[in-house]
Amino acid sequence: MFSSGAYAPVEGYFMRILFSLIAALLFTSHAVAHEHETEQLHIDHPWSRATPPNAPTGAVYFIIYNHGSQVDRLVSAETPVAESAQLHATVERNGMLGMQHMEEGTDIAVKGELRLEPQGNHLMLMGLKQPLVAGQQFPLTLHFEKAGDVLVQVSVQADAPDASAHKHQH
Ligand SMILES: [Cu+2]
Repeated sequence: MFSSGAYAPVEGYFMRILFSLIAALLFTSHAVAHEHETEQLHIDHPWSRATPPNAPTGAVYFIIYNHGSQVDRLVSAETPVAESAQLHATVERNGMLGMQHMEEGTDIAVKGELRLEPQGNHLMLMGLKQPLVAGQQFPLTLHFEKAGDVLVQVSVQADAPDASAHKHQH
């Protein structure tokens, strides 16, 4: 217990406490449903499904409405909880569902919307640095061509926010 070998787990323990503290500090009053607004864009309830320990990836979902007069483009995103965040399209090839990295990002048409949702397009968190724990939030920066950088808070949930309202879900 007092050997140097015990040091690494202790360090891991402190890191977990540190992450918990950061998560607690980031936990804001609008924990249930929340939204973010820019001049043109309305970003509705960013959320992520809780992950098991040591999961390598996670996914973030939200809906962006463009109520402005210009097409905008979600170019990329980043978060401190993962090595990278990639926009993935879910595509069907020969009856099989697969994921495709949208490296150029994706447009949000005037009066249009971008839906990232389970079984559909999503923001994939690659190289998760910590488990995503239900009830916590983490920061995510979205890079838009026109709106610039928008910082949002992602709510981690055990289940989809309104699963019962989506009859098409499996
Ligand atoms: Cu993916």
